Amino acid sequence: MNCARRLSLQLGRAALTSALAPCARYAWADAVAANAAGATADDTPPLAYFLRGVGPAAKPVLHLGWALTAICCFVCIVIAVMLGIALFRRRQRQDPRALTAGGGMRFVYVGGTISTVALLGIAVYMLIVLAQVADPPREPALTVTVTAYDWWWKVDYGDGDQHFTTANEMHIPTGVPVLVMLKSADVIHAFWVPQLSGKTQTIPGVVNRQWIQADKPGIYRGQCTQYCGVQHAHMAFEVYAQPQAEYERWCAAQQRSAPAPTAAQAARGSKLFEERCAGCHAVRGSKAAGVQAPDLTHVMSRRLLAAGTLVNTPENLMNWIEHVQQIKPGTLMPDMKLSSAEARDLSAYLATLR
Ligand code: HEC
Ligand SMILES: [Cu+2]
Repeated sequence: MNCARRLSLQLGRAALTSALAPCARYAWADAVAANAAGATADDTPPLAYFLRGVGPAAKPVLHLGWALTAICCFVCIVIAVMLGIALFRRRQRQDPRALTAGGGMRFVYVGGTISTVALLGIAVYMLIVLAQVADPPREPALTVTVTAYDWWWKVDYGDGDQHFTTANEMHIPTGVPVLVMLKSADVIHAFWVPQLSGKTQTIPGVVNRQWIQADKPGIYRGQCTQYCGVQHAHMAFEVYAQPQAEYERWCAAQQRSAPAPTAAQAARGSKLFEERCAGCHAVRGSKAAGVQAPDLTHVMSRRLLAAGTLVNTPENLMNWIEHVQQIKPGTLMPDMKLSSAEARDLSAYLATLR
């Protein structure tokens, strides 16, 4: 590729990236939290998915999107040109040809035929793409269960002793198909990781399936795409695609229960947690076993809080707990009134949940 072309491509990409930037709430480039060692944050904002698909469930859909856009643009241009010609080369009103029966019908036949053939072609192409993405190329290496809640995602891995739960963050090994079983705890939501696959609804009482595969390590943002209530827009999640060994290390770390806190302050915080938070939240290894809210056993290992609403820093975490209803109005966690001593204790305890 010559320099000029490469430069213009880069400029185009930069312009698009900055045009889409307001949609990205976070600095994607420096997004690599310590917990996600190895998985590099995607440098493209979420909406740039139209430029890039990663993996066999996404690419055919991406190409279909491009083809449809190109065809639509082409049709618009052809129509505009013909309209222009008709405007500027109008017949005289008295042209005798206009009066003969069937005059000008040729255009209708030709136009009708072209449109029919084009639409049929598109329909066939769509069916081919549907068939391509219906099933993974080989047996899924891993099955993960994702349950949608108003307004967050629960992710369950493994069963029996191996079982653990996370929220709004899914890790997968790269290069292998992963089967995602989709459930809903309340209303209809839809699971969508645009760079990895198409959309699939989660419907109460039904288990839907979607498979995803990431061929490159990275963090891929997902989003609920079925309007599900006031905080629907703040119902995002992230998929971390990691090399197998790293993925296994993450699993091993997540499987561990939380250790009982040793420091006095954290121990006070733990007691407070059991009194005030355990009705909704669980921390494995403690008495807290609530099921209606994110499992917090390893909350500090997550990059984002509250389904992509905040970056997980100690300040944001405490701010969230005390001012939930300002940050995510309507969400199903009440503002927790804490004295400053209680806040310090709780913060010390939460910091142990790595
Ligand atoms: C009435 C139930 C309820 C109580 C009580 C409650 N929470 Fe929550 N909490 C939730 C729900 C529901 C969410 C998910 C909110 C969302 O993302 O929309 C949540 C989210 C969170 C999150 C973000 C988790 C994540 O992974 O993104 C943290 C941290 C948290 N709560 C801490 C606490 C603490 C600490 C307490 C006690 C002081 C507490 N919560 C009390 C229901 C509750
Ligand atoms: Cu939703």
